[in-house]
Amino acid sequence: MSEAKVHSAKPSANDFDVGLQSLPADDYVIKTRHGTMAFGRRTWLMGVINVTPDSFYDGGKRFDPAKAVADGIGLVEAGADMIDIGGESTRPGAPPVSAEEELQRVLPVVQGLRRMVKVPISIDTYKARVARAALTAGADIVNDISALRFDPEMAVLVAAERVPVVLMHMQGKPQTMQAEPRYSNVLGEVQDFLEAQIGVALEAGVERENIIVDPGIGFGKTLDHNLILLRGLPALASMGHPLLVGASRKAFIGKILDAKPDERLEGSLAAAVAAVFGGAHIIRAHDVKETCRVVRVADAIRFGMPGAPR
Ligand code: 9MG
Repeated sequence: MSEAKVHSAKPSANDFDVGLQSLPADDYVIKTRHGTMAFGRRTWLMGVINVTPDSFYDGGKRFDPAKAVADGIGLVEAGADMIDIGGESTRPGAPPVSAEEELQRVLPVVQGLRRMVKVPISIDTYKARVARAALTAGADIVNDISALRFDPEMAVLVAAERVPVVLMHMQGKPQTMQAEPRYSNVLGEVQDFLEAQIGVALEAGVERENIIVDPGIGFGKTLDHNLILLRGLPALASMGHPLLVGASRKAFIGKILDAKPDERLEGSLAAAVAAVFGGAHIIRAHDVKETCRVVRVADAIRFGMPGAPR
């Protein structure tokens, strides 16, 4: 059977009416160790702290732990509902780092921020050892760009610790993922992958309420793949799990606008609005102040003003 046939029952992005009335707004609640995340009335904002010397956007400006903690506090003051801390760059072609190195980078930042902010903290890692130490240091959520595939201990850890986990789609590995991404139906294949990894998580004992899904914009995708996924978000938002979308400053925006990473603010904001109207529950962003203001207006259009009848 051809690949196209395998996915013929799956919707494609064009099957969705993305008119405002058709948007899903499911009321999910995720309980973390440091607060409850209630979705369905507004979009949550995940601010990014990269503690790496080679991050594609901030070029390692936040490698100093004290500076990273101060930046994290600034992101919360600017409107971040949660903070994502990562110690290994996921930029296409970036080299992997050892667990030791990653721990040295992220642990002081997790510990420092935990003392200073009340919002949930996610640890961006695919290594169970790093995730375990970060959870002990005060992180609440595991953001696994491999969706539990790269480290067999990760599913066991997340289940045992009873913490929320982000399952993100990626074709290939960060080192090679942009070499020649190929799909016959990118939306259907991403959805199939996420369903399969939800199955892996459930099988390991992760609670269904603790699973967040993510199409992995820019992870093994061409410009067209990313656009189809952003257009098809309503399908992913209807999978029965909160949906996280991260498009901030990614290369596809640079391709459309012919813009370097630090020139992609407007494009990132446009993608954030598309994500809100596509049904995303969480938006991952570098430019928190600007994204927060844009999302507040998009949310008011989508959901009405807080407290107003819907
Ligand atoms: C770490 N990281 C970089 N981009 C990301 C994205 O789009 N989603 C998630 N979950 N993590 C990301």
